[in-house]
Amino acid sequence: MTNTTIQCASRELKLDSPVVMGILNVTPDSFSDGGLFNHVETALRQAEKMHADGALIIDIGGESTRPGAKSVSESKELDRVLPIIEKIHQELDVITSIDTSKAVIMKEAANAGVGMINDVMALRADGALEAAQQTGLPVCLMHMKGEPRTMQSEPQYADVVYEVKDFLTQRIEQCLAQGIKKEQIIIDPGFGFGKTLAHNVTLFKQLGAFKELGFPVLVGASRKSMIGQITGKSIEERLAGSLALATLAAINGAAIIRVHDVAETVDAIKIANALT
Ligand code: PT1
Repeated sequence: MTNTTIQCASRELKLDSPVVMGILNVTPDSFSDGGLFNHVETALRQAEKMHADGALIIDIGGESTRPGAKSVSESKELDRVLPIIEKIHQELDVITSIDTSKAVIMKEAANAGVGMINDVMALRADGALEAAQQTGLPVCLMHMKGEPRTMQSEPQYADVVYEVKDFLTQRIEQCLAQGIKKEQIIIDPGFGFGKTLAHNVTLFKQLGAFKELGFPVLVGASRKSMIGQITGKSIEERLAGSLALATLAAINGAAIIRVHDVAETVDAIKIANALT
């Protein structure tokens, strides 16, 4: 493994063995009833459970990036995520990350106590690179071809591993030039973001090539369509497929595994760690 510790604001993240990042969605479809208090309390309880189940990071996102998803306004995204970040920071001793591409959200989330920035745009949005640097927080740089609304319409690559690696290398260089420290960078090939099943499979089999870049690698494939395409199962039936994938990711050197089903994944990774 990487043997690294990443400083996430006031908390340390040890990456000696693979850790689990739990997904906390705060998009409107995840809460349709009740007021703000309800949202915050519900989110806190979910975060509490994921933390108790062994997640070391809680990833909070106010804008869906699933294929076909539309973007949301800055103010809506802020209203959704900020109270939740603040509440979790006050109530739980756990690292939070903010899943956003917007500079303003990064800054406000940092003020509210977030420990990490997770950006599916790899800091390409206006002002994002500067904002991330100003927060002093670690960043996860993810590869995406296109944008969520249209990314799954016939994505093409001459050499998917080379192109994704080259993209990440360039984004790393931009970060370093901006003053973000090497020790604060995490990379992610971006499973399902402008990729066919064949592209996802090739990238997964070549996880080692990403580790070679010398940064911790995050894998996010929980319940994604690549699992549905292989198993023929609907989203609600993808737990076993997700666990198999997480186990393989852990064995192949992923440092952080982003999942919905924390308790089950933590067990799977413990077994992988003990027996490999
Ligand atoms: C991810 C990720 C993310 N995925 C990081 N952040 C999503 N760092 C949100 C499908 O094919 O992999 N890494 N933030 C969720 N996005 C998707 C994409 C969800 C594709 C589903 C699919 O089903």
